[in-house]
Amino acid sequence: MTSRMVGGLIASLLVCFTTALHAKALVVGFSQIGAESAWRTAETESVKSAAKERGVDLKFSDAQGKQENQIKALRSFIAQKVDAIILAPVVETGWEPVLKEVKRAKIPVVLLDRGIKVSDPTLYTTLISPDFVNEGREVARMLAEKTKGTAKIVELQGTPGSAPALDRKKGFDEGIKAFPNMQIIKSQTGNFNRAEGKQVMEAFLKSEGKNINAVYAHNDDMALGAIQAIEEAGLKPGTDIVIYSIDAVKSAFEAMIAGKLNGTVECTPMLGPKAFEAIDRVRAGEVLEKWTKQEDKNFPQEIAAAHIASRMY
Ligand code: GYE
Repeated sequence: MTSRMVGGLIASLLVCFTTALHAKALVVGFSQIGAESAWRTAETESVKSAAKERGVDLKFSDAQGKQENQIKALRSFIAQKVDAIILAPVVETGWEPVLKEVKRAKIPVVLLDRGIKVSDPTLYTTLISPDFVNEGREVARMLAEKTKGTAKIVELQGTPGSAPALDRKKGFDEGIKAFPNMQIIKSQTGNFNRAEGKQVMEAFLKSEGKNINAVYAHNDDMALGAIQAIEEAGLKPGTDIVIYSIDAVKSAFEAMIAGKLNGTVECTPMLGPKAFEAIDRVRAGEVLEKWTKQEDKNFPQEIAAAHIASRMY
């Protein structure tokens, strides 16, 4: 055999080998909401890196915050004959028709971080998420403790119609019920992003002024926006107006250490490995619990410095 023939043989063996590898790689479609918050960017990274580690061929689609884009992505995943779909649904309703198409194509769906409302529970395999109602209750508890049960609160809500916005509101409302002197005086969406959080807080400060002594933001990004608005209005965030939020991103820890944020509730975005584990189990024929619940953790300002170094996102 000449060296050219040996070279040719090696090359064709390599082609066979990589084709075999490719034939075996699991193909997963991931329909992500967008990049509205630091939390979501961390989740995207978690899914992408878990896919890489496992040799999964990930088809990633960013919906720029629009449900219609997510629906289109799901249809394109069907056309591409993916083995499974990970869906982080922007809102709770409106998924039945497209999920029926996915079911007909026999593609299992794992819901990531947000739930949906469907009449047929077999339209998805499991929801991997924290308990948003509990998170709202936890914030109410921390705020009640800090203010001794007396607060005029403005609320920055998450994306309208999304599970975390609806449930975080519900839990918080429930939590402050026991305190007659805690009232929400204004409530509006800031769509889970910093710029809108700031704008809405500016409007609240204009209309309510010094009447406001507490902010409840459904996520850290909006709280960070509110902090800026409060500072620009010449007030001291964390002191003149106490602020609580949810997510526990690194910049929230920095704000707590600087005395500008009073507490946050962790809800981890590091869900990639869990999503692929769920897919493996479903493909192995297991029936999963409808809710793979993730635990929350509270971080009042006082313990922020002790934890910042170990934050992963
Ligand atoms: O709190 C927020 C994000 O669905 C749990 O969405 C998630 C929420 C998270 O944009 O920052």
